[in-house]
Amino acid sequence: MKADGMTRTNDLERRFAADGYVANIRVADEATVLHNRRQFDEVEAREGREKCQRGLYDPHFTIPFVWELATNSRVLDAVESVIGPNILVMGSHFFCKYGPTRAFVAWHQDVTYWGLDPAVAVSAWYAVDDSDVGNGCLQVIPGTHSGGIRAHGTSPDPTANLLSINQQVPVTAEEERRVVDVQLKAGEISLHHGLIVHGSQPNQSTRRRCGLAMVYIPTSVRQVGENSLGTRWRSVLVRGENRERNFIDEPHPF
Ligand SMILES: O=C(O)CCC(=O)C(=O)O
Repeated sequence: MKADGMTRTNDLERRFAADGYVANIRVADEATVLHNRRQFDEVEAREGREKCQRGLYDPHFTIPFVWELATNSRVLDAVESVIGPNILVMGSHFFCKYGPTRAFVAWHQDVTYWGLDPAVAVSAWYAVDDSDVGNGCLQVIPGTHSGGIRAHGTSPDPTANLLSINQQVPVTAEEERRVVDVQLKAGEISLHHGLIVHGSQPNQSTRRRCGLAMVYIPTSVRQVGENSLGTRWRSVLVRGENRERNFIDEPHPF
């Protein structure tokens, strides 16, 4: 058993180091998948679709099922295998696309506008709904996490780009050919490196595509600049110890 677990962890770590992402890690059983989806349906009924599409920031502070996911031991085991044992959750964000829609997420790197030093962060993207090519799943360009921070411009389509400041990074034709669709079943996560170039296409189906991105950093990281929203990150220790105290731990919300 232990040997198997060890092999899986090492394999995940190796694939993440090589490609900058890993996919299809199951973190919720069927009952929890349904529970989480119902909870999100309630959020949607309360907040409205427009807000759910791009305006729900840091719901782990206010919505119990999101906090449960952010501290889910399977999520944290996967995160730990790529950033080590001392982990802060730094942010969370619903990305919800209602189809058919023009809304998309332009190619970008996460850490470019996060003001972190070193620029180390990993996002766990939890599929509230099945996420596939038809409804505009997350897409990544493997290996692009190895080239450092890239200069970003802006997207020519600011009303459809779901990113907070309409950022977009240019990609080459060769990179376009290497795009991978990160298709997930509800209840699975993918992990992506803060430097990997990623985005997503419009949802062309009539199905909702709701995902929850949860961002983690090791406690050794410092915030040296503002983030793209012009605020400082509020981070919560979710595993291990915070010896460096570069961030003041926010209390656990629930
Ligand atoms: O959900 C998407 O389509 C994009 C997600 C994303 O950009 C992220 O999680 O950093």
